[in-house]
Amino acid sequence: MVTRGFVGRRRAPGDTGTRLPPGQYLTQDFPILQIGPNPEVDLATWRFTLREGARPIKSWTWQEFEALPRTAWHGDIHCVTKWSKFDTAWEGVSVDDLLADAGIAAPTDYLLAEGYDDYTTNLPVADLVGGQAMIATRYAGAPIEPDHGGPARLFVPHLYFWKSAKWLKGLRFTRKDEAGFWEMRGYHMYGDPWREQRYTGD
Ligand SMILES: Nc1nc2c(c(=O)[nH]1)N[C@H]1C(S)=C(S)[C@@H](COP(=O)(O)O)O[C@H]1N2
Ligand SMILES: [Mo]
Repeated sequence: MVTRGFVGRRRAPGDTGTRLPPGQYLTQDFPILQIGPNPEVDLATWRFTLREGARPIKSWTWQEFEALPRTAWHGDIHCVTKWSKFDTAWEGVSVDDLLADAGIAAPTDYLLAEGYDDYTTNLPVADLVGGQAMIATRYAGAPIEPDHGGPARLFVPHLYFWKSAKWLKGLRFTRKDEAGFWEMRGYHMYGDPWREQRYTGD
């Protein structure tokens, strides 16, 4: 039960000013944003695949994926629609550990993250390695709910949250920086919340 007293003690932390990127406001709830309905994702047939262009490099079943080394992350997330949420806790497999398990170094400098709903978003590989990103499977100590991209979503907290593709199906390495779904529709190619890179030209 959430009592009035408990709610009353919840307030923005004292360092909100330094933790909130320009133009953002702090929210306590967790908004759900996506281009369509949740795709059906069955763990029995779930696959996560690394590709270079059309060529598959390696695929993992859910069981194989769950056996990979685990990473935890705690911190703040920022959505281009201007909400930020502090102190979120995620667990999953870092992109570093994934590449190590595949036995490869990234073959190109860019990739497209692809969702089971055919959503795509582009990222520089340099922003995903070095402990900066993971394929998250748990949020706040429980499996990620379908509404937030479960069973597995990309998680790149230093960029606006549209870069964190939900229902992740794979990562496709590309020779050039190719625009994804929102980037083709006017969103910024990179999306740094601290430089307020919301739209093309920001
Ligand atoms: N597969 C997929 N991933 C997606 C989206 C989507 O439509 N499909 N929307 C993006 C957008 S615009 C945002 S702001 C975040 C929202 O994540 P949330 O619903 O967990 O808050 O997911 C991103 N990842
Ligand atoms: Mo978004």
